[in-house]
Amino acid sequence: NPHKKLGPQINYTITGIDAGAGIMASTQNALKEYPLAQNKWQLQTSSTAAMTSTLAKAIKFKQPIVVTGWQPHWMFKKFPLKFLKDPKNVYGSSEEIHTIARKGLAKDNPGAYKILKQFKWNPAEMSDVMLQTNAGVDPKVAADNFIKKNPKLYAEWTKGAPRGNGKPVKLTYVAWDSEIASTNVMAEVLNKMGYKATIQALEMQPMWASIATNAADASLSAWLPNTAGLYMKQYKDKIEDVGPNLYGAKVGLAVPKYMKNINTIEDLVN
Ligand code: PBE
Repeated sequence: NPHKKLGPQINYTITGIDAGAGIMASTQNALKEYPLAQNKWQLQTSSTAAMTSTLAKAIKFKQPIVVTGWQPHWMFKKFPLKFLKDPKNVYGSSEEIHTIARKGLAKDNPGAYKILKQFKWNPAEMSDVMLQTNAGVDPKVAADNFIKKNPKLYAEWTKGAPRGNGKPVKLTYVAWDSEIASTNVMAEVLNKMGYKATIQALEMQPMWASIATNAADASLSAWLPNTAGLYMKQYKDKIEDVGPNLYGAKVGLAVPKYMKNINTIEDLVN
């Protein structure tokens, strides 16, 4: 019933993901700013997998739901979703995904550093890999498929870089679908170039710490300026920001398109 208030229908609950994610911290800010918390709204912690499965069920029965949403992600391909407008700009207008490296990597392993620096792709390309893994393809195989299909990108990423001769490169990442995709692609690119890449999934805090303490070489998982902004602030003198590997990412609250009366975050409290 579109004339019934939304809050009571969904227990004033925004369905979120893992507690450590930047989108969860941003949503806590949104709860204060709009002000949703004062109006009984709360953010439920879960995981990406639990959130997308709750979302799938709601959509199947055309029920209302509000989720933490971001792009690139296959949820926007599989479900009819729209971002809620964010007039207070709590989530920032647009995000970039950056590659970060330990200080000294450029000197110790200039070849791998060059490849990391030259690695850039767009949301459609990243989504290609994510959709494969979402359909059950092993991430390493999906990465390989992508590289085979995109020889021009591979050539750009590796242009002028020397062969690795077995030099190790340790990549850390946070196991979000987007970073599972980018990290596996990077590892496959490095391996094809003769480096010996290993990848390790960590929570967000230890991922940043791994680069800052030289325990790992690089990570492709830094959503900036907003989503991981606090980590960048904390670690900026201890890491190197290699630069964006993807432009045009976006973070916010999302609802199914059939929720016609809900178009901005302010509509949740009205
Ligand atoms: N995400 C996906 C992450 C970054 C990648 C938006 C869920 C977050 O920290 O919120």
